[in-house]
Amino acid sequence: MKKSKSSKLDKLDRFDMFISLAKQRSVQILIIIGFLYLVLVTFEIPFVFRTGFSTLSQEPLARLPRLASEVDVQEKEAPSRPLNWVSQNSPSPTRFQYQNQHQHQQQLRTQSGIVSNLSFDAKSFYPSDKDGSLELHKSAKVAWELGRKLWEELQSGKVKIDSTKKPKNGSELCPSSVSLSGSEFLAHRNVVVLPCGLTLGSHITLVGKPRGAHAETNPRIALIKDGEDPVMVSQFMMELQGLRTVDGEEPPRILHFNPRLKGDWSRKPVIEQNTCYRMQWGSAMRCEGWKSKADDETVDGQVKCEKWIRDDDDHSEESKATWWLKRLIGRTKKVNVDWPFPFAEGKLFVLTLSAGLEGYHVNVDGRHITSFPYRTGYTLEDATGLTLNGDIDVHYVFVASLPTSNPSFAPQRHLEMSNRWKAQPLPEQPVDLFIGILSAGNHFAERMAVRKSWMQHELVKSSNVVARFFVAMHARREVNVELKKEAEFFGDIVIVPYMDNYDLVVLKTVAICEYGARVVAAKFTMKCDDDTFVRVDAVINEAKKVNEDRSFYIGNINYYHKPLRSGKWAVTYEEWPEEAYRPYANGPGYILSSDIAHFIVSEFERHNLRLFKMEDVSMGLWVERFNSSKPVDYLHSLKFCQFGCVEDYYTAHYQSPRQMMCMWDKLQRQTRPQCCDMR
Ligand SMILES: *[C@@H]1O[C@H](CO)[C@@H](O)[C@H](O)[C@H]1NC(C)=O
Ligand SMILES: *[C@@H]1O[C@H](CO)[C@@H](O)[C@H](O)[C@H]1NC(C)=O
Ligand SMILES: CC(=O)N[C@H]1CO[C@H](CO)[C@@H](O)[C@@H]1O
Repeated sequence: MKKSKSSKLDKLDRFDMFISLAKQRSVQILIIIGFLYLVLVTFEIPFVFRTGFSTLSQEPLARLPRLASEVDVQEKEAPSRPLNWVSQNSPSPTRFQYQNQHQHQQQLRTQSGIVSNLSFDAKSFYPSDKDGSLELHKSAKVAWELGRKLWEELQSGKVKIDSTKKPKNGSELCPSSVSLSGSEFLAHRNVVVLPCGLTLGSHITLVGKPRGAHAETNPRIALIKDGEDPVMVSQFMMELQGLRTVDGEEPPRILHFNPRLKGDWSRKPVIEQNTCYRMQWGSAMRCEGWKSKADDETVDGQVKCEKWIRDDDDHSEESKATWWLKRLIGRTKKVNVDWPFPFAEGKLFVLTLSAGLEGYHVNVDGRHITSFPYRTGYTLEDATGLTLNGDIDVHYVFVASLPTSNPSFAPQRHLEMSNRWKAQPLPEQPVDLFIGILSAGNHFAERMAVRKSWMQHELVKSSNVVARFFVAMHARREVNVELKKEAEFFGDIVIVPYMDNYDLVVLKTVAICEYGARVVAAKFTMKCDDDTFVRVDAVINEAKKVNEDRSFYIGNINYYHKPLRSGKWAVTYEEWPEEAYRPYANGPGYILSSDIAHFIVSEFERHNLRLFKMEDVSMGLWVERFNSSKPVDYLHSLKFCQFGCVEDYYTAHYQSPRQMMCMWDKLQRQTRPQCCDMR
């Protein structure tokens, strides 16, 4: 059917320019026919949905949006991190009202400094099997042993040797460009190694040809029922990977660029872009042929998605013909040319990917196609490998404007070692609010942005409010070395000494409760992430609205969420046997009264705390248990914003370091709290 159509179109193409208006009408009729055809095709769509949401899409990318609240948290807590520290300039945190059995511990802790005193004893890791946390406890045991070893190494100073493997005297270590022919590329097993990573202005040129569609048999991509035609798929993946970032596990995908020529569940060609860390995909950016909306943020002034003709049957020739006609007839002065989807089976293309100030830009055959904003935690210098996989024949790859010396990784670039940003010593008296910020070892820029923005609030400066970052050990030793220095300098990092891992974020949450309840004896304990912007005064006001003797749990509360049982983000019945989660506040910002924080720590120490990999869901569970003995006020507010920012927010999430600074600026200058939507 398609064939005959396109041959008609071929004829159209050869129209001579002095065609009569009547003939032009026939072009319009053809367009209408094409439209009807489309409508017919559309009717088949319900059938696609029936076979399952992920029928055609590559499985990891078919994320359901509603999952995001739990997943987001994981996605953001990048993974690896630190050990224990205590801030050096903290005076001994004696708390008169808790001087009973904790007094001794506290003295010990003060001596040890930077490390969380959350006690992981051997027994913690052998829970009863019944609540589904067995696997999590097993991996916590391993992570704990590994982390402890790393921390001890770090304290012995041995690790430093490792970090001096940097380039000697600036000699040129890396080539400024790399080029590979198609066969060389194959011989390198589809990987171009970029030993020094990328830098601002680096660009990659790829000449390739998408292969014809094949019948997809991988059940993860296409579920085929008996008697149905196999699904035809043609897609390829271009990825920037962090080959050397983490030892012994899948490298992070710093950029995943995935054109699906035959479309996926939408049945339209689509380009998906995403990032993936420790097998956790971020939220996909899909370009489906519509130009990004005018109010959507741009990337270096470019739109994220360009428009293309969305019909599957090739209209491009036709549109070029009408375009010429219109010009000749002089009816339209300003004509928009519509281009087809940039990739076609068997058609050679030249793609250029360049690293801009705010994101990656992709041009194909000279036209801008997509721009993907950088995501926090994924750095250009970590992009040490380019891979190409899928239905593509690579003819040539050329990478240029590369950095020639190993950037190692340069936290100095992000950290401003100025006394101005150091944390205040811990006050002697109990504080109103303790804010525990989940962070990851390599999030130097994120932490610095928090220090320079909302941590400058006068309430924090005057020590009514104490804020600390909670970080675990990172897989890269250099990161840990730098982290230790950072913690010693700023005095605002608490190291939870296990090997960081998405599934164990919940341990940091327990450590936050421990610190809030015991170290600073805070009336309220708040948990947030290092990309959360907190309006400290607003948050404290919310907490103070509750009657003093009530227990409370304040945040953006989910009441009826159910675990997803299939797909990439599946929660197994072993992990979570119940049908639904208990009511829980989204992870990027919630507050607890002190009695709940105390309860959590002591239950943890009694090995009575059920642990689940999503820290916010776990918290909901613990608070509910507390509620069975003493009633808890659950206070829900959307101003603890889960997705970005709203006017008059209490907390805003997903804020890049630049946005943090911008929000702080606005807060200083304006009466109404406003958002900063740029990236
Ligand atoms: C710097 O490079 C020169 C030669 O390139 C080498 O002889 C010298 O040892 C290097 N210096 C250091 C400190 O590595
Ligand atoms: C808390 O406990 C009260 C009764 O003690 C109960 O009515 C309420 O539903 C509980 N809240 C939650 C969220 O479980
Ligand atoms: C460093 C420190 O204070 N460690 C203490 C933490 O708490 C346990 C008891 O839970 C003590 O045994 C440790 O000495």
